Amino acid sequence: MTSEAIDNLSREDRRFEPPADLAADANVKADAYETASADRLAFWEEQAKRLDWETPWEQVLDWSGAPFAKWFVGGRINAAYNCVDRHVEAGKGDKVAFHWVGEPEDDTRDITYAELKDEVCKAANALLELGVQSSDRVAIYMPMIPETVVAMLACARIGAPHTVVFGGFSSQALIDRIHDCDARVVITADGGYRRGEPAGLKPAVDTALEQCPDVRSVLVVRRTGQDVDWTEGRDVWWHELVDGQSAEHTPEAFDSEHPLYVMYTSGTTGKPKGILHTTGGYLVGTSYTHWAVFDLKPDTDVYWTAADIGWVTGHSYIVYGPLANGTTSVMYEGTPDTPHKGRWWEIISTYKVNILYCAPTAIRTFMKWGAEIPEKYDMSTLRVIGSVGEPINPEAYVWYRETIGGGRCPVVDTWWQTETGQIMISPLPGVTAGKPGSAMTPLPGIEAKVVDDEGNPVGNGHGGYLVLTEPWPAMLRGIWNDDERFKETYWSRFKDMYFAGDGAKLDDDGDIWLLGRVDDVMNVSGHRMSTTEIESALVSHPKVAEAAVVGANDPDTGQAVHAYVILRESAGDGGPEVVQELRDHVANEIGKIARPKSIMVVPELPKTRSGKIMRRLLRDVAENREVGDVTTLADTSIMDKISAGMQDAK
Ligand code: 6R9
Repeated sequence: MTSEAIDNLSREDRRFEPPADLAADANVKADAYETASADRLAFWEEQAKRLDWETPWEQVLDWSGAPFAKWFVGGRINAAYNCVDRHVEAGKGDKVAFHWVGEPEDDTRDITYAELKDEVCKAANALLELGVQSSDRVAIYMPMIPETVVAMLACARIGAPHTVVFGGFSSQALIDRIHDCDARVVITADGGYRRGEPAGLKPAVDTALEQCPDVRSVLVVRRTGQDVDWTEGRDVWWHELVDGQSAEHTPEAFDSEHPLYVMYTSGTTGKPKGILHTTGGYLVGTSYTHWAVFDLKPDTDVYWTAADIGWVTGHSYIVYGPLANGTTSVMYEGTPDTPHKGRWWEIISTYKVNILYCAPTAIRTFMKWGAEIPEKYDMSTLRVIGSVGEPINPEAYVWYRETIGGGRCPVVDTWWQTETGQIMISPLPGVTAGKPGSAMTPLPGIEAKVVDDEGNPVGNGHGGYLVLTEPWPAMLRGIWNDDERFKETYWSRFKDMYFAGDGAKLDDDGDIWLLGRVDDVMNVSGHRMSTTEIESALVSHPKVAEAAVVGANDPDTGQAVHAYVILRESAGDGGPEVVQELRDHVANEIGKIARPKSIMVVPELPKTRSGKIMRRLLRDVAENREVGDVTTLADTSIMDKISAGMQDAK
């Protein structure tokens, strides 16, 4: 991205200082940055002491086989022991690990650490009985229920890497993932609740397994009680196999670099990549960042990541980070509008949640519904609120801070990826004066830069590509079975630097602003522009709740800007005058060059499970093409609605 395009990005001058009491008592103070940069490896070595190692490491980092890292070399550790047993041994067995909230009202369960330990041990014994051995892969295709966490930890306990497939994905997605990592066992449920209705999962597994003859066992949790087809000899009920197992299981320590899980993430082209995470470094990176970024006080805080476990955010900040820290978390099964649009805020007031972590797409949806809904609930217990998954538009940030955070909670805008495993760039709530729209600076122990096309660092006020210049503990160790693709995707664009695939700019203070995926950058009459910038301008208009912008081929300008917007509920239907008003608004905010050629008012936008807008599909619509692969959409009917609206408009 060239500087001319971003000179006018976000003339944002609002600043929010940390609250004085939070700053005084913060887990991490400003000196952490200096300590970490003085000796990065010593810093991470210190953080590794948060965990219980069966055998200590001999070397903090072995980077001699770069870009394949080894962290805490020679150390041996069991992830499940660290997430569960050691808290029970420390006398915290009665502490709640999860306040689980099912989607149907009054369907709740509190699970203590002692209960979680028993469940994990039983499930581990059950997997052993099914013949699962360390290093065998297990696919998990589940709703958001406690058994999902139990299943993941049971796998970790016996050293069998899990691959969690988002419950909203189709049987095709399941087939691809089972084939790629050669899973032999699948853990699933009859179904889960979605918008008040039981939604089946087992049927998709049955369909998928017609093409996966190597899968020998399917362990099925009964969640909804709906009818399921049954394959004798292959399918086993969880309650029949797991419940009767012994609650004793001695955890075995594995090498620090033993694979913990594979998480598939879709690239813009080609088949999904199986991102490999290993054990020791991953636990160090996730537990430290969970404690530092959210200022977690494990003895008193109630923490809630409102995200799906099938997304890396669920792995790192519902399961491994929080449990390694002995946290009490909330886990919620359903959608935010079931049975009413105040469900999240009701949960926060019921459980006295102190820390909330969610995605900008959720925040913009709540903005669309209106502030009067959350304002009905007592959310005075909240003290830190976080955002992840996309750039948070400044307007959404300020709304989140004011309406949800009561004007007192720091917003931590956390940039990271499936590949990074842990949060990389974020404010620290007790240190950083936050700027709406900026993820600010790399965390202590992390080195990130913004570079130009040649890989040279840009100066303040300039834009380019985000790169990570030093290895970090939770980094991916590769792509499952595809070392070449790993090197090619992340390490070939710039020498000795990890290429994240995101555009970014440094503001005049040197703080980082993320500008969206580089594949989404538009080129209009020779000017390179970021989708984020124009989307944020649209969202700053009081009538707009959400916006997606794409560049589509144009005979006159090379590419032209096309926008899709969701209006706030208070804004009416959006006739031609509104469209004109929004086009002018963008021209005023950024410049004439950014004025969208077309703006279409839509009911919904195509999004992935983590709420990321799939601009590629909108580009297909704008360029009048057949819409491409929609298998990773959270709701596959959306594209039909948008394409139909496009036809009507013509
Ligand atoms: C954790 C997660 C990674 C991509 C990443 C970037 C975008 C995530 C962001 C953000 C701006 C933030 N992203 N957090 N962009 N600000 N705070 O989302 O992982 O699903 O692998 O996506 O998400 O584009 O490259 P993943």
